[in-house]
Amino acid sequence: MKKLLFALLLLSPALGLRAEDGHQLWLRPHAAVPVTVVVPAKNSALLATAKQELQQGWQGRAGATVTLTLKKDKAFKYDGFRLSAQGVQAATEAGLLYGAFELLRRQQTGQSVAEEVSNPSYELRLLNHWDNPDGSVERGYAGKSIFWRKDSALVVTNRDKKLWQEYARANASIGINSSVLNNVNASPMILSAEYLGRVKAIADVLRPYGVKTYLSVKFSSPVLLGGLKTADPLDPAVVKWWRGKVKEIYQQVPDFGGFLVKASSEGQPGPQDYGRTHADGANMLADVLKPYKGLVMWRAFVYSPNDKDRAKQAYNEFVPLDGKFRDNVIVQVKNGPVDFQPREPFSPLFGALKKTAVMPEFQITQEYLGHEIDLAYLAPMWEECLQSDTYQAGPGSTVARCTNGSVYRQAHSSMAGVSNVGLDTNWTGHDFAQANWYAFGRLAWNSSAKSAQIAEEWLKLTFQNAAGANQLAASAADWNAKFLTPVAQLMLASREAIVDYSMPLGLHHIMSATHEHYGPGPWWAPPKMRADWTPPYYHQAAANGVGFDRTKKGSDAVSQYHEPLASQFNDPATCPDEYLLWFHHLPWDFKMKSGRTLWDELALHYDHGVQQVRQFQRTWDQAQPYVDAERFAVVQNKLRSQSGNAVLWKDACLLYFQQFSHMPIPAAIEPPM
Ligand code: GCW
Repeated sequence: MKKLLFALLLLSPALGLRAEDGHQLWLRPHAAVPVTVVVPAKNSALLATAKQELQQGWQGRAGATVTLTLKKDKAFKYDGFRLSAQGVQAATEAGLLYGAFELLRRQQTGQSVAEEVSNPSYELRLLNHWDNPDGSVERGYAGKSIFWRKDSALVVTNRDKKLWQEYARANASIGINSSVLNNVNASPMILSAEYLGRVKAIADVLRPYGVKTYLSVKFSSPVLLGGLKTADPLDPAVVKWWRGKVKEIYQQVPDFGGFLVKASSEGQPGPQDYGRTHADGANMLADVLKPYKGLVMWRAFVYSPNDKDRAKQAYNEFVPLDGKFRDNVIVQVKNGPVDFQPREPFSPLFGALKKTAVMPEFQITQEYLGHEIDLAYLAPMWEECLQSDTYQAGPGSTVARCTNGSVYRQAHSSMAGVSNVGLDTNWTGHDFAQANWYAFGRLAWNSSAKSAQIAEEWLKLTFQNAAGANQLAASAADWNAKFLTPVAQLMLASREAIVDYSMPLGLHHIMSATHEHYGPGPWWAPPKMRADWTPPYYHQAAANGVGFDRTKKGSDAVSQYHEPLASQFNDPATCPDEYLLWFHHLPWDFKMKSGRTLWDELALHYDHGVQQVRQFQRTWDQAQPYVDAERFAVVQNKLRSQSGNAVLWKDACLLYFQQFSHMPIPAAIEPPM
């Protein structure tokens, strides 16, 4: 039977099963008893959603009343709400919806409801989908796009609508209130009348869940779609074209959110093609969107092949523009200065832009953290970034506080996550990758939330009383001890394990380019390839040592950080081990804080990562009685693959680096195969 189930599961994409037919994410049905929900005397789609959710899920006394009250109160910020024994109060309808979901979450995770106010840290909490109009998803590992498809692309079916509704509901349950529907490497087609028709259909389904629709746009759309000769942002004909297009969009989607733009970046067209700045480009679009209250999210992910240090470029280009952006522009900055690596120090732009709204961009999809194969719980990585102190306005100027409006008065505050959602039956490719979607929403709502608490919450919602589980748990205490605690520990250790077996001690960008960034490739450097796309540019391994010298004597990237960080990072004696080879090129026999040589320390980290994954396998095996057969088997298989791949990383990297170090593999670790 188990085998049959497993075979069916493997076949499911072929059978045409899609996300909405399959897993319920963290929103699993529970038996509900009748509840009378009093809503304000107002007919609204959002409140109807809130009411429906409570009626489906709330397990109060029969006939109990939950009151949803709209009221003004100084205690509320954005869509914040107050919970009490009587129900929910908020200043906005969306706030009442979030409060309703919070009540349900409390109930399902066994937490009490005390009178308390919960306000979101960020005004906008959004997903960026890197989905293309042909249905493919850039860096997507969960199947094709839920929004677009190649064949009969623009016909909207009931099935599409059902799927979008489930997606919107999942977002609403964790406070995500905005979605960018297409890839930042944008096709100009998205702005064609045909595609805008589908955008409208999607927006109509997302709206009752409080999710606003945004689009990524290609800067040269006036040329490619409009037939103009130029896309120069200062050309009146170009401005006119955008004005017409934006009007057309708002006719279809009256509450449209705005544009996300990747411009003059990685070969994408942009204002620099016409000798203009990022501010010229962003402001032009911002002015066109302003009458509709639309926003521009302008990405700062820029670097060029001629740079000596890619990590420095965004800061160099954007800091001189501080103060030059309109107030409806937000500059969107990846968490680290290079590119979503397993570990990077925070981008020095956080806190350095003082007069510009800045928003962090995190990658939920696991481009550099094991795709859909490796189990990587990413909340600890995001928490690490959000809690990093930039010192830009004195101690305590964390990345979170510099971006959520606490340190600088920015007109808009926002946090974006590159989505990991696709058509796979479990939505995210790996069952545990659902936790990253969940955690992103929870951190965007509360930037001080703790990864551990989010993991526990998600595990309870997703696995407790899972239908089909072999219910060995005698009691909640038993379930907590045998499943919750060990599996939460596994999750919390998972990202560090990947850092260890792939890029420890500050190594970065040494993955394989030929396997779409999965697996090791420190040697990869084909002739004529752009140097800044090849791993040797980043690790600089040679007989004299390893690591990128970003000290004052090297590229001087350290000086982009505020003191005391600049000095701390500049000195290998004070630089944290986890960033050592990010900032320093050090001899192989460099003496580490542990007393070991750098070479030995490196080897131990690689080995530790491998041992950790083996431990994860054991933990999961022991969790079997508490998990339904399908999810148990799938995760077990993935861990098995991950374990082999971790060994590959360790062996490949150690044998590669050994050519330069000429030092023996330490006896304490498992020798390369
Ligand atoms: O991480 C890199 C990815 C590209 C991506 C780019 C970006 C959308 O490899 O696939 O393009 O970053 O963030 O723009």
